[in-house]
Amino acid sequence: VANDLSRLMEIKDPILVIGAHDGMSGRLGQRAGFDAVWASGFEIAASHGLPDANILDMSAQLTASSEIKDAVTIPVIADCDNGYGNAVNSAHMARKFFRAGIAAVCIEDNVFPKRCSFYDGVRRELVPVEEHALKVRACKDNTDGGLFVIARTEALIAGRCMEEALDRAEAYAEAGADAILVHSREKTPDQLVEFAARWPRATPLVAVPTTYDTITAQELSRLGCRIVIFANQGLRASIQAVQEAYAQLLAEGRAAGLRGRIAPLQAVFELVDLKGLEESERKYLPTWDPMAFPQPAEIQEVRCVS
Ligand code: SPV
Ligand code: MG
Repeated sequence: VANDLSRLMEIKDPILVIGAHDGMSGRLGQRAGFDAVWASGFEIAASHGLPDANILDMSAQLTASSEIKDAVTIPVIADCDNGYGNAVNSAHMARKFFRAGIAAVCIEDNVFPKRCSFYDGVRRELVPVEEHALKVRACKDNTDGGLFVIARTEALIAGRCMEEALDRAEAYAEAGADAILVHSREKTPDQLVEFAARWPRATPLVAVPTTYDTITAQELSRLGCRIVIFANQGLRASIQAVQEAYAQLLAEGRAAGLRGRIAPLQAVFELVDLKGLEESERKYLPTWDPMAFPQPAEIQEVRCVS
């Protein structure tokens, strides 16, 4: 089966991916023009008010990823943390996500439970390279090769040397990974630049430029990063916008001051495909007669007219 992410990579470089945590955030990413959606573990956990540390289980991640998938027509790359356990857990995970129509999964070599790459002051341990390579193989084997598997190494995050990052990535590529994500939490892209320069294989690289935020996707592409993931900017944009709007609402005691700064109701209607609902009603409720069910006057008065 031709994977839709592989197909996209044949015609576009780099693939620009936006992080999401639900149907709406995924759809906003597609509408903006991104090529694919990243079902971000960080965003999904945060949207539950939880830290990104394998506190939510695989089912929660699958539910959120499926919701995103159903809301968009572009490929979804699911962040599957460490495969939720060992290679047997990873095999089960891969089957479930593949059957749900997810184009790609990404698994990282953190131990279970993982800790978000950016948290300071938490324990940080990696599984042995052989163990993670077997997880990669398990994902490929159990989806007839149809699932695009991104293998991610946290070697640099864990303070290991560049040689270890390269060795781990090579082992994961050897095990069948379709792409390699090398994560960095430096403020500059230097680690990525060095890794890419020393990467000896044709296996494409994936970058998540969160902390090293000055390099452009085009520049990353020239280094060999065929997939660039903006993993959490959407969530962070919405947190700040909501905080500002709420503060203003409380300060002013009315909503008028938010006009022009919050999406109009029409924008929400359009994003949830209100037209589709109307068409559905015309098609499947053809005999519906509003006069047959008169509404109480007070309900009619508050009906939305905008
Ligand atoms: C995520 O979005 O959950 C990621 C990317 O794994 S990062 O948060 O940068 O580790
Ligand atoms: Mg993650």
